[in-house]
Amino acid sequence: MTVDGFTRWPDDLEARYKAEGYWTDRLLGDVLRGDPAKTALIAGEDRLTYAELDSRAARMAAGFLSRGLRRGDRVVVQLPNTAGFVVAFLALVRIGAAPVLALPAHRESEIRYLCELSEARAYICADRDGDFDYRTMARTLPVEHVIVDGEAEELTALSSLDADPVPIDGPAPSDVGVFLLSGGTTGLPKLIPRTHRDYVYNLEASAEVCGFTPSTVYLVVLPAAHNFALACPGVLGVFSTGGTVVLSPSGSPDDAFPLIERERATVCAVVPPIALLWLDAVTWQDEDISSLELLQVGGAKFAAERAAEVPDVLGCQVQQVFGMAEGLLNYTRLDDPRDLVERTQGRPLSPADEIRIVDEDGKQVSPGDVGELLTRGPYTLRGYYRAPEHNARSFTPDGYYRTGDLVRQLPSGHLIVEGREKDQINRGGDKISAEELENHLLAHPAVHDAAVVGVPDPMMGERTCAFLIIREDGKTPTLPEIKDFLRTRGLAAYKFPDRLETADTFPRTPVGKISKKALASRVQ
Ligand code: OOB
Repeated sequence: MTVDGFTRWPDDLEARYKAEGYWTDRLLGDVLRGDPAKTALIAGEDRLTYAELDSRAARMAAGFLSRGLRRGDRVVVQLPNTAGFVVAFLALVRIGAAPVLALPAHRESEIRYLCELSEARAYICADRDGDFDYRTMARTLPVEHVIVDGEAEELTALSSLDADPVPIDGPAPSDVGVFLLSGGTTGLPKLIPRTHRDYVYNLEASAEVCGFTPSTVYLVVLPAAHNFALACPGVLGVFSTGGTVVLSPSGSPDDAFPLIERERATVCAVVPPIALLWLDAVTWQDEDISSLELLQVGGAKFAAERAAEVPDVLGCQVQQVFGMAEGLLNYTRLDDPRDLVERTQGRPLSPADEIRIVDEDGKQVSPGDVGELLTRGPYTLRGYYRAPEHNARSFTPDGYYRTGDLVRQLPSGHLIVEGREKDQINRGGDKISAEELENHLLAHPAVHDAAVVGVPDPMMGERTCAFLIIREDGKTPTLPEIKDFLRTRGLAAYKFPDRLETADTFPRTPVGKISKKALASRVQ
């Protein structure tokens, strides 16, 4: 059943998830469960205890209410790894206004669309990111409130949202608590509604599987707004178990290693390119990173050979994580045999996760064979937000989400990711929808047709290659020219092609679609 763009779980599953204890009444705003005097958050110069973080969130929540924000509103949040992000997130979920979590790298093309699609009432951003001024963009957005963490100029300063705490008529556990962004396979990104109860289960169950305790010191190097760093178990999983979160501005060893040494960090979640960088960096960095106990690696496939090196080179355990903002999470377990930890991308988090591996006709493959992974469960979405046509394709009639990932399953239940069916590039964990980039390229005056493919890359896994057919009267643009063009269109830079090729025609499949496989083989 879909109400206001949000598709609920059917009644029988709702009853089951409640009866079996997956869904509780706990809310995202109540995840701060550490000792009040203990350090909850370290971010730059900020060091906040649980009591201080709780009080800041309560005061900001009152500030949001005083500006007229209410339960059921949407607020686009685009903040880097700062205390402001954490406090704003907690404050919004407490009043039941759902944050729409954009990444700092997004630009006007993505942000304007997110504001429109979600009918956001407010947009919260930093003042700048290097040369880029978020405020200039923010002034043109269709929102009532622009709130800036930093130098706000004439706009509202995040720090001014500070009022004495008031009783809050909070959200229901079945309300949408937060909207995550999908990696996307279509022209425009999709929004993933995550309810309080499904996301609380997601983060609590993850914290348990990953052995988080009050002694956990979790270093955040990925954007905290990404599901992996936020709730798998991430920042929220740490808070729910009473540990300490340390925010790093990036995954560069120059930023991360000194923080590991200084704060004695025990856990960190990274994408494969960062893991590879760290494996090299230990030879030239001289910080003591011996406090590290667990390195979670996910977002893209991590090669078995590299995973095998982690314990010796970095002195910690490795865990593979195959997850998606849509829901399903697979983790290798801390007590899994080494072989499974190195060779597989883990097994489903929950006993209630249902998975099917199917062939092109939707028929279940034989055990051990490769097929597309379909899934449903207590924390996997039943529909993208306000996207009925896309949902008709992305879900089976019985509510399984079609992941577009090709996997095979071992008798132990562990999955090995073998490839992808979706028209997406996975650039070191960053997802790029081929169609979205193609549409931007097609807007270039010299471009007659465009097709985007991933090409293998030792560091990133894949890089983005754009094939262009140039108009007869057109001049072939250079790669820097294309990047400038995409920048003026307000596209996030991680979606820019790494490589440009021209073609006279595109190879076609028997049904007349562009054969991306044949195209990719031209550049390998
Ligand atoms: C994570 O989430 P998203 O939403 O950015 O991307 C999901 C997609 C998956 O469908 C799959 O194609 C790919 O990313 N992926 C992996 C992978 N982890 C994700 N492919 C191969 N091996 C892996 N280990 O990327 C995400 C969300 C939560 C936790 C971890 C990652």
